[in-house]
Amino acid sequence: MNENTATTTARPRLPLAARALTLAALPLLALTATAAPASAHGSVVDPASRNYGCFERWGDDHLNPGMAQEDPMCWQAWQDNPNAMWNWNGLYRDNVGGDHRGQVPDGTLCSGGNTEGGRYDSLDTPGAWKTTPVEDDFTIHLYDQASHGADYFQVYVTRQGFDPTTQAPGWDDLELVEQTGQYPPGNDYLIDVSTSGYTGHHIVYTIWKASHQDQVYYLCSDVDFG
Ligand SMILES: [Cu+2]
Repeated sequence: MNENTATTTARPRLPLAARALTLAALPLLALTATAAPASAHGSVVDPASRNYGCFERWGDDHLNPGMAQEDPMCWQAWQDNPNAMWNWNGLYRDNVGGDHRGQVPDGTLCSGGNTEGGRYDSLDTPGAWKTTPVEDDFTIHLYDQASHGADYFQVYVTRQGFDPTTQAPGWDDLELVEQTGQYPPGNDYLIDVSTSGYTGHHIVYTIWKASHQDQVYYLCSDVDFG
């Protein structure tokens, strides 16, 4: 993954003092990479979240018009707002107070309730998102650039019969398959999930309650149960 790209574009989220410092250091950008984790967050990298997948597949070729045919959901996402990909690690809400359903309305689950001024709204668009093949039992890898830790993860799978190519999920379309306890701060969190009875294209919905403050990530990953 290209951490430089992601952390560079996340710069506007830094506190003002840190932003000024970073801007002043622009000519030395290559040398400031070690300052990046303060502005970094994370996402599910496997099975890839929608925007992380689009970043990974097209980040170095995002103007290629062939994407419209090869990967149309990524194409519409890049057309809508490239910052949804450059900031693949920033799909979160602050001050949720544990009220996920209240803060994230049905139909907007994949954008975290239209968070960040709608930066991620393209991720709510139903369609033929590229899927990652998974078995009944699989492991989610969440990459945490900032070592926030986790109070918990909740993992849901869309119910059998729900069609991600034509519908944006609501809460009643989700089935809870894993609820974890705490994870100490680190960069790589692995969440083992056991399911049964799913076939075909589903959305895995991962909620990451970070530990450093009331900050919650809402992450849609498209999978294909074999
Ligand atoms: Cu963060």
